[in-house]
Amino acid sequence: MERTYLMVKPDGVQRNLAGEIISRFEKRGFKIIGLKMFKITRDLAEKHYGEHVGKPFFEPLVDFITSGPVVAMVIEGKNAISAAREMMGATDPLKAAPGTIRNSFGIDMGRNVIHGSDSPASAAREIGLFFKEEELVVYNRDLDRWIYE
Ligand code: DAT
Ligand code: MG
Repeated sequence: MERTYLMVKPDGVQRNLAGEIISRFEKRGFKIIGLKMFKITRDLAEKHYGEHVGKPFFEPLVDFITSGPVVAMVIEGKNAISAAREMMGATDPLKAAPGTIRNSFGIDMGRNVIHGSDSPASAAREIGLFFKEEELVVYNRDLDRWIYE
């Protein structure tokens, strides 16, 4: 089982899409093991998007991600990282496959509604950046036998 970090960005929260987006991951069968709302500080945003320092969109991106509350979650499941990225769709919503979250809810690249870790290394890093170990809830779900064979 794999864990990944997902975050409804400030545009998604302002547009009342948090519930709908959480729901897609629930319905798919992923287990939510961490969930919270908060405002990202500038310092944390710069750490989170560290790989993009120096790029022309970096400052607007940090401004945007700190502009309002986000809803962050950690989900667990088989292939969670790549499956979630697939459910999100391409970074540019206009290029995202039909039915994906970014295709369904976005138009502009800088308002693409959701963040998701892109590799095991970034998942571990981002979960550690935004969640304390004790905020991750370990529990069993009886319905797992209806999701996994
Ligand atoms: P992703 O969010 O799909 O992992 P990324 O890590 O390359 O994409 O970039 C982080 C965010 O930065 C992305 O969600 C939107 C913004 N962004 C990326 N490339 C951009 C660009 N060329 N112009 C404007 N914003 C961009
Ligand atoms: Mg990324």
